[in-house]
This record gives sequence, structure tokens and C-alpha cells, in this order.
Amino acid sequence: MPITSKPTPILYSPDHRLHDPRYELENGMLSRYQEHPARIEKVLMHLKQLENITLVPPSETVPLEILESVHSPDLIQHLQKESQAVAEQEARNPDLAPLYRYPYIFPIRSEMHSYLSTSPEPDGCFAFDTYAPIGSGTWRAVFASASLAWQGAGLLIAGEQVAYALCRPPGHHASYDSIGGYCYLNNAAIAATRLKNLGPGAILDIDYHHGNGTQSIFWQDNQVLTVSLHADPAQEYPFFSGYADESGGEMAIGSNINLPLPAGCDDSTYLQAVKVALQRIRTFRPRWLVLSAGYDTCAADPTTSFMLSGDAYEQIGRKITKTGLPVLVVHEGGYAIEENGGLAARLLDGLRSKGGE
Ligand code: SP5
Ligand code: ZN
Repeated sequence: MPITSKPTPILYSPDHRLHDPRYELENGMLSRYQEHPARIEKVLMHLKQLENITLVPPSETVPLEILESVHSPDLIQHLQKESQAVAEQEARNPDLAPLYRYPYIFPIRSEMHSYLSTSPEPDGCFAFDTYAPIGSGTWRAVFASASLAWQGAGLLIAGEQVAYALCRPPGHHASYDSIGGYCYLNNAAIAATRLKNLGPGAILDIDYHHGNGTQSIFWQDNQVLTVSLHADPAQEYPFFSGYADESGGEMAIGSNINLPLPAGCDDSTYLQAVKVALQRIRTFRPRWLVLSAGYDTCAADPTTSFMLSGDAYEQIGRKITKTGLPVLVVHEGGYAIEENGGLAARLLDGLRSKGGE
């Protein structure tokens, strides 16, 4: 990296720490919540040590009217209200803190849809699983995370070629009106909504899990190409979307591409799929790229099956750089806490490489 090039902005907010659930449910048992604050702190530590970066503190918040276009106003109000209600409950009964509300009744049948928004038990009306509990600091944390993505998009609009938004909680499983899979607000979608001011663009999702929320938000939008590489949903979370035949709504046929990959996927299979994804992206002629970057594809991840090496992330970055597109990296999953910082650094090195492979 020549020393003459501009420093790469790394966006970070400490507010992510306000969200720290202890437990997730796995087969009827409680286990440690994998989406832990240390995830982002470790990545920050690594990225800070890179040459030619600049740490950017939060200075912008995502406007409410934008939030309420990407997500339903009812969902936004729900997140705010539940965080407030938990704070009040903790104030009345400090022994209970930290308290997180988990959905436990899911009114999925239409004959059970009465009084959704006024129910005293609304959590299951806005969640598709139990992986996104709400605590007193959840709203502030998710708002800060979404705001970093928004701000990062602004940096690209101002002319940056690469920026990295250290979003936590992640976002790609959150759709217009439902949360799940550790995700509450769709950070990548919020960034993309701002970037649409530059013209059409693409979101490439390299998290291990299908970005079902991002897919559904842009399902009818032919100005945003959504491409996701992920473990085959026939075997892996989120199970009910991410199949190869999901190609976009009637207003946007061909604007969604899913590339499901087999369990145990290695570097060469994965990089071949990245190549296919980038060919499809080039054909779309986008002006910008949002990269939903999850590191749960790495061999060391305790929750998944893929076998990617550190080298693969640098290769992914290099291949993306060759498109010439300005890239906003939005942090998604990755639960090998000791590894992810190094992997993010490799990805960013690749994204800042000059010339050939
Ligand atoms: C952002 C992100 O990476 N979210 C992932 C959320 C889901 N993670 C846990 C899924 C585990 C499903 N395990 C089912 C095991 C059945 N025995
Ligand atoms: Zn994931």
C-alpha cells in the first residue's frame, strides 16, 4: 500500500456494548450468546494496528424517515418501546438486571393476528426466531450500529474508495418488519438506501448464513442487486430462504442471486463462487458495492462448517477491488472471537491492494 494513498476510514461506536444478552436457546437449552461485545472490540484492536487507517467516531445518525422506509414504523416503535419497558422493569427490580425479553409466542396463523400491535406480549409479532432478545440498551446499540452504516455510506458518497463500518449488532437477517438471527436493523440495507443517490448498486453478502433480511428488503427493487454466498439452507440456518431459485420479485426479476454452498466448503470452492458472484455484479453495472462481511465462514468458527483460511479473505478482497467499485464493508457475523480481527485485516488488505492478484 503506497504511503501516499488516503487513510481508510474505520467507523466504530462504543454503544454496541449496551447490548449484551447472556443466553441463546439451542435445542431447548440455554447456551452462551455467541454475538458478544468482544467480537467487535477484537476486530477494532486488529484494524487499529493496520497502516494507513483513520478511526472515525460516530458523527451522524440515520434519519428516522430513512429507518422507517427500510423497516416498518411498527417495528421501530416496538424496539424503542421494549427497550424502555425493560429499563423500567430493571429499575423496579434491580436484582433482575440484565434482563432480556425473548419472544415465546409466535402468532403465525392469520386467525391469530388480532390485536398484534396492542398486545402486552408483542415480541413474537416482530421476530422470526428467538436469537434477537431485547434488553434495556438494545435500541441504543442497534441505532448506533445502523448509524455507523449510514455514516459509512456518506463517506463513499463524499469520494472514499473503501470504508469499514464496525457494525454490531449485525443486520442481514433483519427484514422490513421482523428481527432474528442476532439482527435488529438491517445496517447494509440502510447504507444501500443512502448509496442509491449515486445510482444503482449491489450488496454482496459473504456471511456464512443467507442474508434473508437484505434479500427481502430489496426483493422488488431493480436498482439494488443482492447477491449472497452461504451455506445451503437445506441444511443450515436460516433454513427457509437462501435457495438458488429465489431471483427477485416480479418488479425486479434477476436482481437477487443466491449461491448456496455445500457443508465443509473450502477455499477453492468458495473463491470460485466469489468469481461467479462478481461476474454477475459486473453485468449489472453498479456504481457502488456494500459488502456484508461475516467471518463465520472461517475454519475456526465454533458455530459453522466452512473451512476458509485467512488467505481466502485477502483473495476475496483482491477480487472485489478489481471491479473498481467503491466499497463499504458492513460487519456482520463471525464467532471465532480470537480469529476475526486478523481475518478482517486480511480482507481489508485485499480491498486496498493495487493492480493484479
Ligand atoms: C449474523 C449471524 O451470523 N447470525 C447467525 C444467527 C444464527 N446462529 C445460530 C444458528 C444455530 C442453528 N443451530 C441449529 C442446531 C440444531 N441442532
Ligand atoms: Zn452468519
